[in-house]
Amino acid sequence: MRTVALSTLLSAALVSQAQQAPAAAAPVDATAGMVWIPGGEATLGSQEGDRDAPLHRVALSGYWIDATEVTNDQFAAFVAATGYVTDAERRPTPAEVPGVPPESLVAGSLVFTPPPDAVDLREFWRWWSYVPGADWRHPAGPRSSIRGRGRHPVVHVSWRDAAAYAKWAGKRLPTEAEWEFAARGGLDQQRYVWGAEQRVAGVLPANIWNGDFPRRNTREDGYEQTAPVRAFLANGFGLYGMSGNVWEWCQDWYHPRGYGDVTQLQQDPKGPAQSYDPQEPGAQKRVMRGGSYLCSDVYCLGYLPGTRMKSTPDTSLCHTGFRCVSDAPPPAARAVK
Ligand SMILES: [Ca+2]
Ligand SMILES: [Ca+2]
Repeated sequence: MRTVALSTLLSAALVSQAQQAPAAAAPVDATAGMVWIPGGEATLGSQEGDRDAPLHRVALSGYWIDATEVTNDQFAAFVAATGYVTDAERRPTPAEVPGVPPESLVAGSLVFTPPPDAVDLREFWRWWSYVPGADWRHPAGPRSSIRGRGRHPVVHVSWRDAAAYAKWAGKRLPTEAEWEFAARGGLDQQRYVWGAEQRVAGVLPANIWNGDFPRRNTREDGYEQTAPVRAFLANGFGLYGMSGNVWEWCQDWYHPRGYGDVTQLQQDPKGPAQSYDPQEPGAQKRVMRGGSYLCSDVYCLGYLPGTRMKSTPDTSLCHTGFRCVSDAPPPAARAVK
């Protein structure tokens, strides 16, 4: 998927005002709904996709990770406790987006709409549009809602929104290495999070795009948009949605050479100190992982565990959410207290 121009498309929506979640009590059990990943060594990356994730070795300490993407119900609890307002819900100020006419400064977010006519797959602006009033409660615009979608992943959350939620929950966003290590479920360099073959018993066990992107979705997997977070098979670590459904923000800055010396084992890497995207050098971007319900083999291989995406920290989209990790003590340490 091409984010270069997606960010350009969003220039009027970029909001730089710092935002802090008010203090609020964290959940009682910080590791409820999480899985302990014992850590270890692994080869991460891929030779597919945008080829910006070369194979590299990492060694990770253990960590907890959410078993699923953060749901609308979970995000609603955060908002109810804190009064937090997401980037998509805030009207940009003239100072934040110089040169944009005041009447164009409206809150909103990026929404996918199948184009009516045949398109060139490079013409992403034909299916992405900035929709006033689109936000996490209104995924397709003001007249839409999340009624009945409490267990679907929250979307239209920026990196800053995701980080604010994680802080409130006593957690943090995963590093890119933690995210991919977890996604692979203990398998070594397999193409899919479930193994080497695309289908398991005849079924592709993830919510992606079926059919001809971006105009015709056959809904073979049952979902044209988001699916409930546990709708598809868990991977080897018991984690859901590590392939498709919604993209997930990671802690790391994006840089095509951000893994350092790929011939050397990296212990608990935390990504580069600065972002750089050669496709859009002026923009600072964070990494996103896992692909979404808009991924398909003809357009986006983001649903493969070794591939990556990036976007600016204030961007929100209809197919992007997150999950958290925790540095809480491992299960054994907790048991002997
Ligand atoms: Ca689908
Ligand atoms: Ca996902």
